[in-house]
Amino acid sequence: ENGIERPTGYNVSFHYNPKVEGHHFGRSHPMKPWRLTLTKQLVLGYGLQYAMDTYVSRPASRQELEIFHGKSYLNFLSSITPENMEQMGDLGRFNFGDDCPVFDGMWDYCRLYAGASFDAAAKLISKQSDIAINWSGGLHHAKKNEASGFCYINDIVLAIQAMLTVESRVLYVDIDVHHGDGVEQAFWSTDRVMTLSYHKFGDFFPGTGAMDETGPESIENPGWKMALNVPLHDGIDDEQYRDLFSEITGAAIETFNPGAIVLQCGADSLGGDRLGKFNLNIRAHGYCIEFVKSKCHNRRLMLVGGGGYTPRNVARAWCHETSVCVGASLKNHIPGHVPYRQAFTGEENGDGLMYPDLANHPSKRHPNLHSKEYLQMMKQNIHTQLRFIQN
Ligand code: ZLM
Ligand code: CA
Ligand code: ZN
Repeated sequence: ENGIERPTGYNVSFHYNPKVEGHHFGRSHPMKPWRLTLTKQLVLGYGLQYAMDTYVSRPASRQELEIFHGKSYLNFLSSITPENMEQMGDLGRFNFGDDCPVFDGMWDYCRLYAGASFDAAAKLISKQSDIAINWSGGLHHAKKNEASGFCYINDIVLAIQAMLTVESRVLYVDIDVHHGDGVEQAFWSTDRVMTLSYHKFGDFFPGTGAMDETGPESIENPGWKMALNVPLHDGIDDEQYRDLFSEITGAAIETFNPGAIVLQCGADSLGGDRLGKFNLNIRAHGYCIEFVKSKCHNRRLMLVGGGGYTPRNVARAWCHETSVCVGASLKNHIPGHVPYRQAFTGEENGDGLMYPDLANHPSKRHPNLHSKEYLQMMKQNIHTQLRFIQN
Protein backbone atom coordinates (compact mmCIF):
# COMPACT_ATOMS: atom_id res chain seq x y z
CA GLU A 1 0.00 0.00 0.00
CA ASN A 2 1.78 3.13 -1.21
CA GLY A 3 -1.15 5.50 -0.89
CA ILE A 4 -1.27 6.29 -4.60
CA GLU A 5 -4.79 6.57 -5.87
CA ARG A 6 -5.77 5.70 -9.40
CA PRO A 7 -7.47 8.59 -11.16
CA THR A 8 -10.08 6.48 -12.99
CA GLY A 9 -11.89 3.20 -12.67
CA TYR A 10 -10.06 1.77 -15.67
CA ASN A 11 -7.30 -0.78 -15.25
CA VAL A 12 -4.73 0.19 -17.82
CA SER A 13 -1.71 -1.96 -18.68
CA PHE A 14 1.35 -0.80 -20.59
CA HIS A 15 3.35 -3.47 -22.40
CA TYR A 16 6.89 -2.67 -23.42
CA ASN A 17 10.32 -4.26 -23.73
CA PRO A 18 13.21 -1.79 -23.92
CA LYS A 19 15.12 -4.22 -26.15
CA VAL A 20 13.02 -3.12 -29.16
CA GLU A 21 14.28 0.45 -29.10
CA GLY A 22 17.89 -0.29 -30.04
CA HIS A 23 17.11 -1.78 -33.46
CA HIS A 24 18.01 0.11 -36.64
CA PHE A 25 16.38 -0.30 -40.04
CA GLY A 26 19.40 1.40 -41.62
CA ARG A 27 20.74 4.85 -42.30
CA SER A 28 18.00 7.38 -43.17
CA HIS A 29 15.21 4.78 -43.09
CA PRO A 30 12.12 6.65 -41.81
CA MET A 31 11.12 3.96 -39.26
CA LYS A 32 13.05 4.64 -36.06
CA PRO A 33 12.41 2.31 -33.10
CA TRP A 34 14.22 4.96 -31.04
CA ARG A 35 10.94 6.96 -31.04
CA LEU A 36 9.79 4.40 -28.45
CA THR A 37 12.57 5.51 -26.09
CA LEU A 38 11.36 9.09 -26.39
CA THR A 39 7.76 7.99 -25.77
CA LYS A 40 8.78 6.04 -22.68
CA GLN A 41 10.81 8.98 -21.32
CA LEU A 42 7.80 11.30 -21.61
CA VAL A 43 5.45 8.73 -20.03
CA LEU A 44 7.84 8.29 -17.10
CA GLY A 45 8.60 12.02 -16.91
CA TYR A 46 4.92 12.78 -16.38
CA GLY A 47 4.64 9.94 -13.84
CA LEU A 48 2.00 8.00 -15.76
CA GLN A 49 3.53 4.70 -14.63
CA TYR A 50 1.90 5.28 -11.21
CA ALA A 51 -1.56 5.25 -12.79
CA MET A 52 -1.23 1.96 -14.70
CA ASP A 53 0.39 -1.47 -14.58
CA THR A 54 3.63 -1.64 -16.54
CA TYR A 55 4.95 -4.94 -17.84
CA VAL A 56 8.18 -5.90 -19.57
CA SER A 57 6.82 -7.96 -22.44
CA ARG A 58 8.29 -11.28 -23.55
CA PRO A 59 9.20 -12.19 -27.12
CA ALA A 60 6.52 -14.11 -29.05
CA SER A 61 7.36 -17.73 -29.85
CA ARG A 62 7.66 -19.10 -33.35
CA GLN A 63 4.52 -21.24 -32.71
CA GLU A 64 2.53 -18.14 -31.81
CA LEU A 65 3.59 -16.38 -35.03
CA GLU A 66 2.47 -19.44 -37.04
CA ILE A 67 -1.13 -18.74 -35.97
CA PHE A 68 -1.17 -16.20 -38.81
CA HIS A 69 2.08 -16.38 -40.79
CA GLY A 70 3.25 -19.10 -43.19
CA LYS A 71 6.02 -21.47 -42.18
CA SER A 72 8.35 -20.81 -45.10
CA TYR A 73 8.03 -17.05 -44.59
CA LEU A 74 8.88 -17.49 -40.89
CA ASN A 75 11.81 -19.78 -41.78
CA PHE A 76 13.14 -17.04 -44.01
CA LEU A 77 12.50 -14.22 -41.53
CA SER A 78 14.18 -16.13 -38.69
CA SER A 79 17.29 -17.15 -40.60
CA ILE A 80 18.17 -14.25 -42.89
CA THR A 81 20.86 -11.82 -41.72
CA PRO A 82 22.75 -8.96 -43.40
CA GLU A 83 25.71 -11.40 -43.64
CA ASN A 84 23.94 -14.32 -45.36
CA MET A 85 21.36 -12.47 -47.47
CA GLU A 86 23.44 -12.73 -50.65
CA GLN A 87 23.38 -16.56 -50.51
CA MET A 88 19.80 -16.89 -49.22
CA GLY A 89 17.93 -15.51 -52.26
CA ASP A 90 14.12 -15.19 -52.06
CA LEU A 91 14.36 -11.52 -50.98
CA GLY A 92 12.00 -10.50 -53.76
CA ARG A 93 9.58 -13.34 -53.08
CA PHE A 94 9.06 -12.14 -49.50
CA ASN A 95 9.15 -8.44 -50.48
CA PHE A 96 12.38 -7.44 -48.75
CA GLY A 97 14.08 -4.32 -50.09
CA ASP A 98 14.36 -0.60 -49.25
CA ASP A 99 11.05 -0.43 -47.36
CA CYS A 100 11.60 -3.72 -45.53
CA PRO A 101 15.37 -4.13 -45.23
CA VAL A 102 17.18 -7.06 -43.66
CA PHE A 103 18.82 -5.62 -40.54
CA ASP A 104 20.74 -6.93 -37.54
CA GLY A 105 18.45 -8.40 -34.89
CA MET A 106 15.38 -8.22 -37.15
CA TRP A 107 13.93 -11.53 -35.91
CA ASP A 108 14.31 -10.46 -32.25
CA TYR A 109 12.73 -7.10 -33.05
CA CYS A 110 9.73 -8.86 -34.65
CA ARG A 111 9.30 -11.32 -31.79
CA LEU A 112 9.48 -8.46 -29.27
CA TYR A 113 6.82 -6.20 -30.75
CA ALA A 114 4.54 -9.17 -31.43
CA GLY A 115 5.11 -10.51 -27.90
CA ALA A 116 3.94 -7.22 -26.45
CA SER A 117 0.68 -7.46 -28.43
CA PHE A 118 0.19 -11.06 -27.25
CA ASP A 119 0.76 -9.94 -23.65
CA ALA A 120 -1.67 -7.04 -24.07
CA ALA A 121 -4.31 -9.40 -25.53
CA ALA A 122 -3.80 -11.86 -22.64
CA LYS A 123 -4.41 -9.13 -20.03
CA LEU A 124 -7.64 -8.17 -21.80
CA ILE A 125 -8.74 -11.78 -22.17
CA SER A 126 -8.20 -12.49 -18.46
CA LYS A 127 -9.93 -9.17 -17.67
CA GLN A 128 -6.98 -8.04 -15.58
CA SER A 129 -6.94 -4.98 -17.84
CA ASP A 130 -9.73 -2.88 -19.33
CA ILE A 131 -7.30 -1.09 -21.64
CA ALA A 132 -3.97 -2.56 -22.78
CA ILE A 133 -1.33 -0.52 -24.63
CA ASN A 134 1.55 -1.63 -26.91
CA TRP A 135 3.16 1.35 -28.63
CA SER A 136 5.76 -0.91 -30.29
CA GLY A 137 3.05 -2.78 -32.24
CA GLY A 138 0.49 -1.74 -34.82
CA LEU A 139 2.39 -2.99 -37.86
CA HIS A 140 -0.65 -3.25 -40.09
CA HIS A 141 0.87 -3.92 -43.55
CA ALA A 142 2.48 -7.33 -42.91
CA LYS A 143 0.87 -10.19 -44.85
CA LYS A 144 0.66 -13.93 -44.14
CA ASN A 145 3.64 -14.67 -46.41
CA GLU A 146 5.20 -11.29 -47.07
CA ALA A 147 6.74 -8.22 -45.45
CA SER A 148 5.35 -4.86 -46.53
CA GLY A 149 5.69 -1.15 -45.69
CA PHE A 150 8.16 -1.42 -42.77
CA CYS A 151 6.09 -4.32 -41.29
CA TYR A 152 7.27 -7.95 -41.03
CA ILE A 153 4.91 -9.60 -38.53
CA ASN A 154 1.29 -8.51 -38.26
CA ASP A 155 0.92 -8.25 -34.47
CA ILE A 156 -2.57 -6.76 -34.89
CA VAL A 157 -3.94 -9.78 -36.74
CA LEU A 158 -2.38 -12.04 -34.08
CA ALA A 159 -3.91 -10.03 -31.22
CA ILE A 160 -7.34 -10.00 -32.86
CA GLN A 161 -7.14 -13.76 -33.44
CA ALA A 162 -6.34 -14.20 -29.74
CA MET A 163 -9.32 -12.06 -28.72
CA LEU A 164 -11.63 -14.00 -31.03
CA THR A 165 -11.15 -16.98 -28.69
CA VAL A 166 -13.25 -15.12 -26.08
CA GLU A 167 -15.23 -12.55 -28.06
CA SER A 168 -17.60 -13.14 -30.95
CA ARG A 169 -16.94 -9.77 -32.60
CA VAL A 170 -13.86 -7.52 -32.71
CA LEU A 171 -13.77 -4.05 -34.30
CA TYR A 172 -10.47 -2.78 -35.72
CA VAL A 173 -10.03 1.00 -36.12
CA ASP A 174 -6.93 2.46 -37.81
CA ILE A 175 -5.99 6.18 -37.75
CA ASP A 176 -2.51 5.72 -39.26
CA VAL A 177 -2.22 7.91 -42.40
CA HIS A 178 -1.72 4.69 -44.41
CA HIS A 179 -4.42 2.16 -45.25
CA GLY A 180 -4.57 -0.82 -42.84
CA ASP A 181 -4.43 -3.30 -45.72
CA GLY A 182 -2.87 -6.31 -43.97
CA VAL A 183 -5.51 -6.42 -41.25
CA GLU A 184 -8.34 -5.79 -43.71
CA GLN A 185 -7.14 -8.61 -45.97
CA ALA A 186 -6.63 -11.10 -43.12
CA PHE A 187 -10.28 -10.76 -42.03
CA TRP A 188 -11.71 -10.16 -45.50
CA SER A 189 -13.97 -13.21 -45.33
CA THR A 190 -15.35 -13.24 -41.82
CA ASP A 191 -18.21 -11.33 -40.21
CA ARG A 192 -16.54 -11.60 -36.79
CA VAL A 193 -14.11 -8.75 -37.50
CA MET A 194 -15.05 -5.36 -38.88
CA THR A 195 -12.16 -3.19 -40.08
CA LEU A 196 -12.30 0.59 -40.36
CA SER A 197 -9.34 2.58 -41.72
CA TYR A 198 -8.95 6.33 -42.18
CA HIS A 199 -6.10 7.14 -44.56
CA LYS A 200 -4.68 9.28 -47.31
CA PHE A 201 -5.71 7.80 -50.65
CA GLY A 202 -4.52 8.60 -54.14
CA ASP A 203 -0.90 8.30 -55.25
CA PHE A 204 0.02 7.07 -51.76
CA PHE A 205 1.20 3.77 -50.24
CA PRO A 206 -0.18 1.05 -50.31
CA GLY A 207 -2.72 2.21 -52.92
CA THR A 208 -5.68 0.24 -51.54
CA GLY A 209 -8.54 1.47 -49.34
CA ALA A 210 -10.95 3.13 -51.77
CA MET A 211 -14.41 3.87 -50.40
CA ASP A 212 -16.01 1.04 -52.36
CA GLU A 213 -13.45 -1.54 -51.18
CA THR A 214 -15.78 -3.32 -48.76
CA GLY A 215 -14.83 -7.00 -48.96
CA PRO A 216 -15.23 -9.65 -51.69
CA GLU A 217 -18.66 -9.11 -53.18
CA SER A 218 -20.76 -12.25 -52.79
CA ILE A 219 -23.85 -13.01 -50.78
CA GLU A 220 -22.12 -16.24 -49.71
CA ASN A 221 -19.24 -14.29 -48.16
CA PRO A 222 -20.07 -13.30 -44.58
CA GLY A 223 -17.25 -10.73 -44.73
CA TRP A 224 -18.87 -8.72 -47.51
CA LYS A 225 -19.39 -5.09 -46.36
CA MET A 226 -17.30 -5.69 -43.22
CA ALA A 227 -14.39 -3.57 -44.46
CA LEU A 228 -15.00 0.15 -44.02
CA ASN A 229 -12.66 2.62 -45.69
CA VAL A 230 -12.45 6.39 -45.35
CA PRO A 231 -10.13 7.67 -48.10
CA LEU A 232 -8.87 11.21 -47.48
CA HIS A 233 -6.75 13.81 -49.26
CA ASP A 234 -3.94 16.08 -48.10
CA GLY A 235 -4.39 18.62 -45.35
CA ILE A 236 -7.42 17.43 -43.37
CA ASP A 237 -7.77 19.60 -40.24
CA ASP A 238 -8.69 18.94 -36.60
CA GLU A 239 -12.34 19.87 -36.85
CA GLN A 240 -13.03 17.88 -40.02
CA TYR A 241 -11.25 14.81 -38.70
CA ARG A 242 -12.99 14.87 -35.31
CA ASP A 243 -16.36 15.26 -36.97
CA LEU A 244 -15.79 12.41 -39.44
CA PHE A 245 -14.22 10.14 -36.85
CA SER A 246 -16.95 10.47 -34.24
CA GLU A 247 -19.81 10.07 -36.69
CA ILE A 248 -18.39 7.11 -38.61
CA THR A 249 -16.70 5.27 -35.73
CA GLY A 250 -19.75 5.86 -33.54
CA ALA A 251 -22.04 4.38 -36.19
CA ALA A 252 -19.73 1.37 -36.70
CA ILE A 253 -19.63 0.60 -32.96
CA GLU A 254 -23.39 0.94 -32.65
CA THR A 255 -24.13 -1.27 -35.65
CA PHE A 256 -21.51 -3.97 -35.04
CA ASN A 257 -21.63 -3.95 -31.22
CA PRO A 258 -18.15 -5.47 -30.78
CA GLY A 259 -16.97 -7.06 -27.52
CA ALA A 260 -13.46 -5.74 -28.13
CA ILE A 261 -11.91 -2.87 -30.08
CA VAL A 262 -8.34 -2.69 -31.33
CA LEU A 263 -7.29 0.87 -32.11
CA GLN A 264 -4.19 1.44 -34.25
CA CYS A 265 -2.89 4.91 -33.34
CA GLY A 266 -0.34 5.54 -36.11
CA ALA A 267 1.09 9.00 -35.44
CA ASP A 268 1.99 9.72 -39.07
CA SER A 269 -1.45 11.35 -39.38
CA LEU A 270 -0.13 14.30 -37.32
CA GLY A 271 0.84 17.62 -38.87
CA GLY A 272 4.57 17.90 -39.53
CA ASP A 273 5.10 14.17 -40.09
CA ARG A 274 7.98 13.22 -42.41
CA LEU A 275 5.74 10.96 -44.52
CA GLY A 276 2.15 11.98 -43.74
CA LYS A 277 0.30 14.92 -45.26
CA PHE A 278 -2.48 15.68 -42.78
CA ASN A 279 -2.67 18.79 -40.54
CA LEU A 280 -3.74 17.21 -37.25
CA ASN A 281 -2.70 18.39 -33.80
CA ILE A 282 -1.94 16.06 -30.89
CA ARG A 283 -5.27 16.79 -29.19
CA ALA A 284 -7.30 15.98 -32.31
CA HIS A 285 -5.40 12.71 -32.78
CA GLY A 286 -5.95 11.97 -29.09
CA TYR A 287 -9.64 12.80 -29.43
CA CYS A 288 -10.03 9.57 -31.43
CA ILE A 289 -8.72 7.60 -28.45
CA GLU A 290 -10.98 9.55 -26.04
CA PHE A 291 -13.95 8.91 -28.27
CA VAL A 292 -13.34 5.15 -28.56
CA LYS A 293 -12.63 4.90 -24.83
CA SER A 294 -15.95 6.61 -24.10
CA LYS A 295 -17.70 3.81 -26.03
CA CYS A 296 -15.85 1.02 -24.18
CA HIS A 297 -17.59 0.78 -20.80
CA ASN A 298 -18.28 -2.91 -21.36
CA ARG A 299 -15.77 -3.69 -24.06
CA ARG A 300 -12.12 -4.66 -24.10
CA LEU A 301 -9.82 -2.03 -25.63
CA MET A 302 -6.34 -2.48 -27.05
CA LEU A 303 -4.18 0.41 -28.27
CA VAL A 304 -1.26 -0.21 -30.59
CA GLY A 305 1.18 2.19 -32.26
CA GLY A 306 2.05 2.05 -35.94
CA GLY A 307 3.54 4.72 -38.18
CA GLY A 308 4.96 8.05 -37.05
CA TYR A 309 8.10 9.51 -38.59
CA THR A 310 8.80 12.69 -36.66
CA PRO A 311 9.93 11.02 -33.40
CA ARG A 312 9.35 13.96 -31.02
CA ASN A 313 5.72 14.22 -32.15
CA VAL A 314 5.18 10.46 -32.04
CA ALA A 315 6.34 10.56 -28.40
CA ARG A 316 4.05 13.50 -27.63
CA ALA A 317 1.01 11.84 -29.19
CA TRP A 318 1.49 8.44 -27.58
CA CYS A 319 2.28 9.92 -24.17
CA HIS A 320 -0.84 12.09 -24.43
CA GLU A 321 -2.90 9.06 -25.46
CA THR A 322 -1.53 7.08 -22.51
CA SER A 323 -2.72 9.93 -20.27
CA VAL A 324 -6.15 9.79 -21.92
CA CYS A 325 -6.39 6.07 -21.04
CA VAL A 326 -5.59 6.60 -17.37
CA GLY A 327 -7.72 9.76 -17.19
CA ALA A 328 -4.92 12.20 -16.36
CA SER A 329 -4.30 15.61 -17.87
CA LEU A 330 -0.77 16.77 -18.59
CA LYS A 331 0.66 20.22 -18.15
CA ASN A 332 1.77 21.77 -21.42
CA HIS A 333 5.33 22.38 -20.23
CA ILE A 334 7.37 19.16 -20.52
CA PRO A 335 8.98 18.33 -17.13
CA GLY A 336 12.56 19.56 -16.88
CA HIS A 337 14.00 16.23 -15.73
CA VAL A 338 12.90 14.24 -18.82
CA PRO A 339 15.99 12.63 -20.41
CA TYR A 340 16.40 13.68 -24.07
CA ARG A 341 14.40 16.81 -23.24
CA GLN A 342 16.48 18.61 -25.91
CA ALA A 343 14.53 16.62 -28.52
CA PHE A 344 11.46 18.68 -27.54
CA THR A 345 13.07 22.11 -27.12
CA GLY A 346 13.92 24.94 -29.46
CA GLU A 347 11.59 26.56 -31.95
CA GLU A 348 11.96 23.76 -34.52
CA ASN A 349 11.16 21.07 -31.94
CA GLY A 350 8.11 22.60 -30.28
CA ASP A 351 9.52 24.95 -27.58
CA GLY A 352 9.54 22.37 -24.78
CA LEU A 353 5.76 22.08 -25.02
CA MET A 354 3.66 18.93 -24.97
CA TYR A 355 1.04 20.47 -27.25
CA PRO A 356 2.76 22.72 -29.79
CA ASP A 357 0.70 23.85 -32.76
CA LEU A 358 1.67 21.20 -35.33
CA ALA A 359 -1.01 22.10 -37.83
CA ASN A 360 -0.09 25.72 -38.43
CA HIS A 361 3.65 25.52 -38.94
CA PRO A 362 3.99 27.79 -42.01
CA SER A 363 6.53 25.59 -43.83
CA LYS A 364 4.90 22.26 -42.96
CA ARG A 365 1.21 22.95 -43.42
CA HIS A 366 -0.44 21.10 -46.30
CA PRO A 367 -3.20 22.72 -48.38
CA ASN A 368 -6.54 21.31 -47.26
CA LEU A 369 -8.11 19.54 -50.23
CA HIS A 370 -11.43 18.55 -48.59
CA SER A 371 -14.72 20.11 -49.57
CA LYS A 372 -17.78 20.01 -47.32
CA GLU A 373 -19.52 17.98 -50.03
CA TYR A 374 -16.79 15.34 -50.14
CA LEU A 375 -16.85 14.82 -46.36
CA GLN A 376 -20.65 14.68 -46.35
CA MET A 377 -20.67 12.15 -49.19
CA MET A 378 -18.22 9.95 -47.29
CA LYS A 379 -20.40 9.85 -44.17
CA GLN A 380 -23.46 9.09 -46.27
CA ASN A 381 -21.65 6.27 -48.01
CA ILE A 382 -20.62 4.62 -44.73
CA HIS A 383 -24.17 4.87 -43.35
CA THR A 384 -25.44 3.19 -46.51
CA GLN A 385 -22.85 0.41 -46.17
CA LEU A 386 -23.72 -0.14 -42.50
CA ARG A 387 -27.38 -0.69 -43.41
CA PHE A 388 -26.31 -3.95 -45.06
CA ILE A 389 -25.02 -5.28 -41.76
CA GLN A 390 -27.42 -6.84 -39.29
CA ASN A 391 -26.57 -8.23 -35.91
N1 ZLM B 1 10.70 3.03 -52.07
N2 ZLM B 1 15.47 4.81 -47.01
C1 ZLM B 1 4.20 3.00 -43.96
C2 ZLM B 1 5.01 2.38 -45.06
C3 ZLM B 1 5.22 3.29 -46.23
C4 ZLM B 1 6.89 2.22 -52.04
C5 ZLM B 1 8.53 4.03 -52.72
C6 ZLM B 1 11.72 2.96 -51.02
C7 ZLM B 1 9.13 5.43 -47.90
C8 ZLM B 1 10.56 5.59 -47.72
C9 ZLM B 1 13.53 3.46 -47.09
C10 ZLM B 1 16.91 4.88 -46.82
C11 ZLM B 1 3.03 2.48 -41.75
C12 ZLM B 1 6.32 3.12 -50.95
C13 ZLM B 1 9.66 4.02 -51.69
C14 ZLM B 1 12.66 4.13 -50.96
C15 ZLM B 1 9.01 1.70 -53.27
C16 ZLM B 1 7.19 4.52 -48.26
C17 ZLM B 1 14.87 3.59 -46.93
C18 ZLM B 1 12.50 6.98 -47.66
C19 ZLM B 1 13.31 5.85 -47.42
O1 ZLM B 1 15.31 7.04 -47.30
C20 ZLM B 1 14.75 5.95 -47.23
C21 ZLM B 1 17.62 4.26 -48.01
C22 ZLM B 1 12.72 4.59 -47.34
C23 ZLM B 1 11.33 4.46 -47.51
C24 ZLM B 1 11.14 6.84 -47.81
N3 ZLM B 1 8.52 4.27 -48.19
C25 ZLM B 1 8.15 6.41 -47.79
N4 ZLM B 1 6.95 5.79 -48.01
C26 ZLM B 1 6.14 3.51 -48.55
C27 ZLM B 1 5.89 2.59 -47.36
C28 ZLM B 1 4.12 2.10 -42.75
O2 ZLM B 1 3.24 3.78 -41.26
O3 ZLM B 1 1.73 2.48 -42.33
C29 ZLM B 1 2.97 1.49 -40.58
C30 ZLM B 1 4.22 1.34 -39.81
N5 ZLM B 1 6.54 2.72 -49.68
O4 ZLM B 1 5.76 4.16 -51.21
C31 ZLM B 1 7.93 2.65 -52.86
C32 ZLM B 1 6.62 2.45 -53.41
C33 ZLM B 1 10.16 1.71 -52.25
CA1 CA C 1 -5.32 4.14 -41.55
ZN1 ZN D 1 1.58 4.83 -41.70
